[in-house]
Amino acid sequence: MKDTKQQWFKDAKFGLFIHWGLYSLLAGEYKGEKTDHIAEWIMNHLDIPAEEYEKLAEQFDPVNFDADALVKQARDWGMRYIVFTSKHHEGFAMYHSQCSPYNVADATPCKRDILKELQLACEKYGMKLGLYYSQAQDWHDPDGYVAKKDNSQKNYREYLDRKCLPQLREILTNYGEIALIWFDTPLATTPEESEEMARLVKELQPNCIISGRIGNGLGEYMTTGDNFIPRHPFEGDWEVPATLNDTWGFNKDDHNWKDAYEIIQLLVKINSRGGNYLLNIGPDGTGRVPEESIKILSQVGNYVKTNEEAIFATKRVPVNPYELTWGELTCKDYHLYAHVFHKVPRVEILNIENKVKRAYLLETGQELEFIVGKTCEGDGFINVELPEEYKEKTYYCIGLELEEETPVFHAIRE
Ligand code: FHN
Repeated sequence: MKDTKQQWFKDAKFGLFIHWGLYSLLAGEYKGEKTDHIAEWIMNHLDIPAEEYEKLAEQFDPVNFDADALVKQARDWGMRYIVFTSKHHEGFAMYHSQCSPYNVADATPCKRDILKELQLACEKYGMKLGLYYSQAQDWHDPDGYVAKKDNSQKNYREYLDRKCLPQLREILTNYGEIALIWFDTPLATTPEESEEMARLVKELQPNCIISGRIGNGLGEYMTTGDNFIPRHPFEGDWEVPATLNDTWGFNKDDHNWKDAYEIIQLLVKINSRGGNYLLNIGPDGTGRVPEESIKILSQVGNYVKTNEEAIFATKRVPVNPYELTWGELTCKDYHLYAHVFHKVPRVEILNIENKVKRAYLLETGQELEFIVGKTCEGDGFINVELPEEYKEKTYYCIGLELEEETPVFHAIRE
């Protein structure tokens, strides 16, 4: 069972992923050719030679990037941690690296250390800062791996010693407390190499959590596949990395946005199964966060803030074989929360054996009438009566104070 041993991660439930790099300047198109893949992979998908691609750095001047405003927004969207791409597969460091000049402070006209700006903003707003670092794929370095290519001629050992490990040392030394390191696509990384990275992380920052994608089973929590929500909850700590549209890096042509309602449902579903939701934004080449993302996340933030008692620090709900048609349940110490997403005349929870002390609406605190009873088959149920106006409403949450510490559901009858 995966255990980060970090209470903040278990309680956080909702984080902001930021994919931002040189690919953001291309916005999904290079020399008139559009990529049909995730936008941050454009260098790889359109086979752009490294010598050509690296020239993009000369155009990187993100006049619209405001770390302070972004971190404050993330807090308002209800997020409790941020994971930022310090170096994605393209190989470009979004911080001032001493071991490679291919970085945002040395290779661009802006000369800004983006990671430092984010660190300061996170410290100001009490936001946990995590860093994505592509440890194996590096399409700029001759010895970095490239997915689905023949890597047999690469000297990955040399790459580790020259770039990967020194850069890990930098980001874990020069940017304050790093709450987690988000490794990705380990490819052919051997168990010894993953161990070496993990050792370095812990030597420099013992409390820094190591994500599942360090590879070789060494992660301290389980990272699911992208946008993948397991039907059966995992034991222990886990997280779903997810997109708002169909890309991570900015793509001007991707308008396939999920709406705020869908995102709220996904968040609560993941929380109900015990996981964290790490939801992505892809700022454009100037550092501006797409309007659509801001609109969606602001609406999500309203639900999260109003109902934060039923989201943060919740625990995995024991599996109820009865499927809800109207919403999702979350729970934590002596409380069960019913998140109602569809119109219902009253809230009915079937197949449950708990005793209820009180029921209330989270958004107003109003006490609600309830009945605890048995069906003719002898199964327990709870019915909560709704105020008239709520019978027409959706996206609200009801709290139930229980006599027992956790909800108790029946197993399926044989
Ligand atoms: O290849 C990356 C991709 O660009 C993106 O960063 C996602 C985020 O989970 N991880 C990899 C694919 O799974």
